[in-house]
Amino acid sequence: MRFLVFLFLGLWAVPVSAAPVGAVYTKHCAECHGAERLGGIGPALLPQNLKRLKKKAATAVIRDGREATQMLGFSEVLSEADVEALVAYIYTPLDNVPGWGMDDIAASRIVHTEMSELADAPQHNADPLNLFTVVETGDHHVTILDGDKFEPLWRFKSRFALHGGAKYSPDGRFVYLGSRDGWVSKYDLWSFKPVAEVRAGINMRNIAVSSDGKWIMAGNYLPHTITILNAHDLTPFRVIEAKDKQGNSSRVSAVYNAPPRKSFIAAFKDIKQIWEMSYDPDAAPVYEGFVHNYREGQEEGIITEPQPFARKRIKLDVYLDDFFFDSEYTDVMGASRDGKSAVYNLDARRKVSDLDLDGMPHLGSGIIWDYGGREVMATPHLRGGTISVIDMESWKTIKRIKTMGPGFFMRSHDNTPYAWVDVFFGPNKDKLHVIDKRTLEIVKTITPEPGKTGAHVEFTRDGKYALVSIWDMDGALVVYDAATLEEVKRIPMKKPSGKYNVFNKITYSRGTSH
Ligand code: DHE
Repeated sequence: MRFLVFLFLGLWAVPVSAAPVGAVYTKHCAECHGAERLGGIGPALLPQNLKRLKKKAATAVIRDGREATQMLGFSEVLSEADVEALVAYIYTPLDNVPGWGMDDIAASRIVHTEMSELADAPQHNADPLNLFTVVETGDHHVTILDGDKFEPLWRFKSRFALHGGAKYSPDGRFVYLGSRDGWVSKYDLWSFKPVAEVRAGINMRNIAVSSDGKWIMAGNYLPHTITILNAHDLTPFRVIEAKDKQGNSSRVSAVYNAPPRKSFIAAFKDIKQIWEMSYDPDAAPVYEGFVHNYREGQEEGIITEPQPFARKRIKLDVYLDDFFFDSEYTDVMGASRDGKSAVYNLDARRKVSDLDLDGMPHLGSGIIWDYGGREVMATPHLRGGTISVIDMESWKTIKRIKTMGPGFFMRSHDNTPYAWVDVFFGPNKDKLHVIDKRTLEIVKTITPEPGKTGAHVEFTRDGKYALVSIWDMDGALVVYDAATLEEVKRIPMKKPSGKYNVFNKITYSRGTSH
């Protein structure tokens, strides 16, 4: 048992511990970061994943918590000596970091239902394109909700700690879910049956589905890889190491599908690059370099990257922790956690503008709408209380809308004049603001349940209703009329987080996440 006493120095109570660091880690950290430091709800804590975090900063994170994550501060329960010991511990290499290659991935695959056994028409009467996939993080379940009647149709146990948006096949029939511990799961929304699962990594970021419906890409924190799966049966197709040409490896920030380009785009936490990987069968070859014959002093031939998924690399001057695309998927707006942000053009393969964004913009949850005859992008900030609205031609910030605290998720729909944003952190976490997209002013502030976090909005396919999560074990989905902004219905759920409308996602609606 851990030995913890409080030394009283005047009015100050200082926790002092004599427990071995392994025991301290097991007691306070293992639940989120994994018993072996390989990650869980929290990221893997290994030296190769902490390259960008100085030891002093790691000490502050353990003591005070990490902004915009679920990491709370431990200064009340851990002594200075414990904190220092933990820092040393997490920067100590593991004797053996498990790999996760093609064979491991293939061996992990579970087939629940053969594709050939699935019904060939929907087995329910709901509109298959107006279903919602709702992730209930409280008890690791998923509810499939009828988006017309707002009634749950199917509830099933998911993998532990799903994270990131649900992704659909292009026809909306199948939903793919990713968990932080690397599982990719496929479900049939016609027959409400699980299809297959596979573990694509040990500690995963997110997944993307190609526009031809043939491929799934998964970006990992551990190992430093990108995994490509056949979407049909989740068999692994290729594992690509996330490395620059100098051999520096990296965690993957995220991977996204870019429909007009028929390619996947990836950004990285530890190398300053974006990669574009095409799945277009007619894609031009990507020349990676020359084979140099040193004895003869000559170039012998050209190396090309293997297609599909040949990597086109774009060099950056910042790390991209978070990024967002314009409607055409030509420009990438990217930001690093330390506040540097810029726009990169995927065709010119260079920076085209800086961005004037401070306070940790959460670009991944940005949305686009028309304002004053051109497109604007709006993003909440994870620090401070602001929504930035950016002109997508000049890349200037045209408005900073003051909010009641840092927001996490933002949503709208082309059929509504309003954009919704939550106040995720701080004393006003129970509030959501409704912004008029025509005036860029907050027109209403809604409190779905006083004292409980209200967050993450998604619209029905026609944009007439907005669904909000009450992020609590004793929580609910609250349905609002998107025009009157009045509550219509409340559906009890266990800490619902994200919800994803099939139609809005497969049409890449400008008001939703992609
Ligand atoms: Fe997320 C999406 C990264 C913390 C809930 N989050 C994403 C995506 C990325 C990301 C890159 C887009 C992936 C996609 O949809 O394909 N999230 C990060 C972080 O870097 C961060 C700040 C730290 C971390 O722990 O990784 C982080 N995220 C959280 C949380 O603490 C949240 C609130 C609770 C949780 O479940 O972990 C959380 N993130 C979500 C949700 C989405 C998401 C619900 C999907 C949003 C959507 O509408 O698509």
